[in-house]
Amino acid sequence: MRLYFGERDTPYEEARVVVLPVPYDLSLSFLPGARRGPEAILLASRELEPFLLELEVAPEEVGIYAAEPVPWVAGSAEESHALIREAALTHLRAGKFLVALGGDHSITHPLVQAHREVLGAFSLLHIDAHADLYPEWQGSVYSHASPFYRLLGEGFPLVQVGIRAMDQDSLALARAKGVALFPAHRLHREGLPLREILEALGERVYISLDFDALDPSVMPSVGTPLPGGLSYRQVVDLLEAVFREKEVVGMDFVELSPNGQFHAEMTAAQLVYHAIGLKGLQAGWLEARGL
Ligand SMILES: [Mn+2]
Repeated sequence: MRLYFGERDTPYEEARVVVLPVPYDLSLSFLPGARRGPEAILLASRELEPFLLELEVAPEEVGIYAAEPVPWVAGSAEESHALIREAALTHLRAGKFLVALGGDHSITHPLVQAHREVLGAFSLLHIDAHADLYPEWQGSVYSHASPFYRLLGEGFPLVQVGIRAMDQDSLALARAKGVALFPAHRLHREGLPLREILEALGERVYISLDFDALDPSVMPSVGTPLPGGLSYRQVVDLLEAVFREKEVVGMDFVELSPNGQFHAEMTAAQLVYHAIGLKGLQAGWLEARGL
């Protein structure tokens, strides 16, 4: 059964935003469960207040269509990723702005490939506790620890924010490849260096957010929680700055792993909804109603 995002279901033809559930988590290395993330976000989204006070808009007015979940092929990461790419291509070719819900972080690779195929070049804003720059993990290049290694190799400019776990080889790789790295400890000492982050990004940006970028006190429902993370406010401020100054071409929100803590699912849904509102304002689909 297809779920809605929020209370209102917009017919596909009229929707500007397609929320794409990608319940794939076969690459996880620790706690499984991110396959249940998209459904949990969609169910929680029903409880959201449609009007977003901070933006003074109702983001749902952009027209949001939540698509059928992308199926996966048991035992084949490669085939599963091909299905994700094909689903993304279908919606992008129909002119939709895509908001993918994971699933584990490996899904970002086929999603980004699809965006580049349809929309051309852009840079990547990766918000996460983990750098995900391993060449492979547990023998697989399709691992959730590797998508940004692969994307770096494909020439995407990369900006990473909130990082607090990476090994020495990944750090050396990041420095050699010119990754703009904004680790969490620096943000806590100095505050968010928004200007520097914006300057590191190109004019067009794809945003990939792992919910474990948030501190586990805010977001306990992830497969690989790490202390020392970002506050909800810091993430919203970062998104707000990026949407204000850049063209955001697509986004994914990954690694929510529901574990019975409904506030985490609400937090995830609220963040996705806020980001859709920011896109609506950026694209001129919504007009702020004034103070
Ligand atoms: Mn992570």
